[in-house]
Amino acid sequence: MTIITRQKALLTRREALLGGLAGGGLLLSGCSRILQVDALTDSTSFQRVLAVAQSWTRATQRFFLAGGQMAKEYKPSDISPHFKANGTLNPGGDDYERHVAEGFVNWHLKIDGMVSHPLTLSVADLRRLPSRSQITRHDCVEGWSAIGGWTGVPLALLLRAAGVRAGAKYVVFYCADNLDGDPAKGGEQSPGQYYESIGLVDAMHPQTIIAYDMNGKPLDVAHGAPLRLRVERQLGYKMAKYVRHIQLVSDFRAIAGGHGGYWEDQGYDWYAGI
Ligand SMILES: Nc1nc2c(c(=O)[nH]1)N[C@H]1C(S)=C(S)[C@@H](COP(=O)(O)O)O[C@H]1N2
Ligand SMILES: [Mo]
Repeated sequence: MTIITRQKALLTRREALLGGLAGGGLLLSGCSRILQVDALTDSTSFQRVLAVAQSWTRATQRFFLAGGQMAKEYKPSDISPHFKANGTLNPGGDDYERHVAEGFVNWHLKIDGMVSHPLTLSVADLRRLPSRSQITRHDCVEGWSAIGGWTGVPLALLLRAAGVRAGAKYVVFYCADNLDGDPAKGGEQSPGQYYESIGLVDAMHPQTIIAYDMNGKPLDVAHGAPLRLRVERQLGYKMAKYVRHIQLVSDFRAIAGGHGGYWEDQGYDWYAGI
């Protein structure tokens, strides 16, 4: 195939993606067989999020019209030279170590529960989606703060693409680390396994992102590689690191200790507003 045909094919595919979901018939009319193969090897979850991306700025505007408050954002020169890492510094275990060794190419973020379209996205998929960068102050309940720069995908975009079903009230984040045991031994709700949850208003907030970069570099292991939550108007313990599964639920009382998070199960407040 000539370069020109190839470019035309890619353009057509891109237009098809941005114009809506890649409906097979539409996409293939007048195009080459290569296109069909490209379309099939693409992640359908990725296509779905990309298709939604074009209209999602309107969701942000709705947030401001509703009187939503933003957390303060800082200048690059305000970034703390040292950002303390806290809690789990390395999840360890065979599974996580393998992901580290592979550079997280096989790490997938699953979004399911009360959604119309469960999604599975690789870190590469997330990096190709529209992103948001923000420099914010992180406040830990233990009494320390640090300013850091974060880049990631707005959670609102992912949730819009997944289609939150009526009755869903909370977004639960399941992490890869276990604070009192071997993460390989238990499931995501086993004792000691880190998890968190937030309400839909915070989940749809423009500064709530699934971050993959910190201070311009891929997240390191201590700060939650490859993916962590930033929910900027709440305390540090809400910002789940090592996230691999996001679940929409109507109630979290049946999950793990029943209080909506690892620290909440030890008695911390579920709503940790600053
Ligand atoms: N998975 C996981 N997420 C976590 C924790 C943890 O131990 N495990 N600690 C929390 C706490 S108390 C804080 S203050 C922040 C620390 O993030 P940092 O290590 O990037 O400073 O992560 C939060 N998210
Ligand atoms: Mo914390």
